[in-house]
Amino acid sequence: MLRSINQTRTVWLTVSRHQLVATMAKYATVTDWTGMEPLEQDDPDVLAIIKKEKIRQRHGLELIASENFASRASLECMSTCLNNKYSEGYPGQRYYGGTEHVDEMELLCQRRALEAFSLDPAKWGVNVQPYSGSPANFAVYTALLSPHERVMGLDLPDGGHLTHGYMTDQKRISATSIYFESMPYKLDPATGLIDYNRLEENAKLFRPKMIIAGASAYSRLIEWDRFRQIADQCGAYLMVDMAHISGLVAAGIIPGPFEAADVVTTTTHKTLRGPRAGLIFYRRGVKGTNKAGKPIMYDFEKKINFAVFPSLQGGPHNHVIAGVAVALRQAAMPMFKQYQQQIVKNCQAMVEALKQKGHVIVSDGTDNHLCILDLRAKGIDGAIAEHILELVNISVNKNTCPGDKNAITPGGIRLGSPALTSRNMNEDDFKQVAMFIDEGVQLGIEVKAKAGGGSLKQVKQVIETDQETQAKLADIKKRVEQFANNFSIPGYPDV
Ligand code: DSN
Repeated sequence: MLRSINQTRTVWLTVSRHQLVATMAKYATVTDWTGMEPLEQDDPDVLAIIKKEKIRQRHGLELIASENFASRASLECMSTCLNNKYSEGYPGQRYYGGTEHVDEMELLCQRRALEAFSLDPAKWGVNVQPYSGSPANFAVYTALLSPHERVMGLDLPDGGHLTHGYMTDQKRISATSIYFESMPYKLDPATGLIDYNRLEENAKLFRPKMIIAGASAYSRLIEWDRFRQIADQCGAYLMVDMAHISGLVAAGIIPGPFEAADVVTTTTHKTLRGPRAGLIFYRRGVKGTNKAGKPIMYDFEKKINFAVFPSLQGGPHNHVIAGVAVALRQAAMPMFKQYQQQIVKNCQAMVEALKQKGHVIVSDGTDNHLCILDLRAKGIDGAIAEHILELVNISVNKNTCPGDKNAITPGGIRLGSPALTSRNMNEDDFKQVAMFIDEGVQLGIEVKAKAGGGSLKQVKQVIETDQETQAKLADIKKRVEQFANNFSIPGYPDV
């Protein structure tokens, strides 16, 4: 006879893997296993890890600029039956039967994507199947470039993304640099702004087939028209990766890239605040006229759709597409504009508070959701700061500053406001967050001095052994937790 679920669970937790197999064989048959057990009963080990992560998110301050809290409605979509459906192909042209409802969902998502960015369906199309931003970018390269054609993207240490062509002197790191020829453009180290003049000069020499605009760690507005001009001078496509700023663009509070770009990619989970996925927008319709006055049409649609499927991906993740559709509807609402405005206000309040404490910010400020805190003048690197802040429940990531050579011990940290804004924090709250960051950095400076001005490894040794440091860390952590606990996290009111 089948044991009760609780009895079975007790057995599972105490037996070895070998015994577990035997236990299951003895007490359960395939027909007994209905798949109806909630996670709590079916796999308490996995649930326990999820709970720990939930608590980490709730008790900490999330300042990683690319992270956010998806809404409960978006999260709900991802645990639905849509997960079970294969649908390789596109709506109306699938390689599987039973796709009528996922067809409807994908078309809804496409429509909402165009609406969220106020795009005319006669002039723009969208592919909503990319699994995330990196696959979306690689699909565009696959669609529009031949192997070894040339691309130019913002260098990773200057704020670009890996997929924009990153390589070092020793190694081609990103597949973009492995399969295509990549030459980066950089920031002007004096201003922390994109060096458009040098990009223009180099583009004339390198003659890329594609210029990639967009960044992962750039706090200023990007001059899309300038990029268009430079691309036109060398006959290059202009692809914009707006992953970080797409929420701000959808809300219309910063200039968007659609007037300038040929193709625009984005993730859906950063400022856009949906599930983890990617979108590719491409121009369609009439591009111009030839000498005989006949229309020339854009030819991106077929190429991009073919690159996503069948060239690179298999079946679309329909449950995620549903969650993206939910997020895109939210992005078209007036409240979303207020939310995005608050993201920028909060980031600016944090920047001002840090500056008042004597900190240096790359480019001296921010126009968007992130800033780069340059710690070089303070004498500690971003890796130590990241570690100390992590120990007091503040999540940030180490980041290079203009001119930095080393990405392992870069000069700064990147701070972003979207996630905490989703927890309803305002400018005053962000001033408090800035005070916590400052305290963490000051403690990092102290600990580094105790470690003899050493490396992160030496700093970790001091933290392990020095009781005064441990007490200071515990004190800051306690206050951070108390503060964070005032703000619930969307999607999980119960934590
Ligand atoms: N890795 C993301 C970021 O943190 O910016 C971009 O994909």
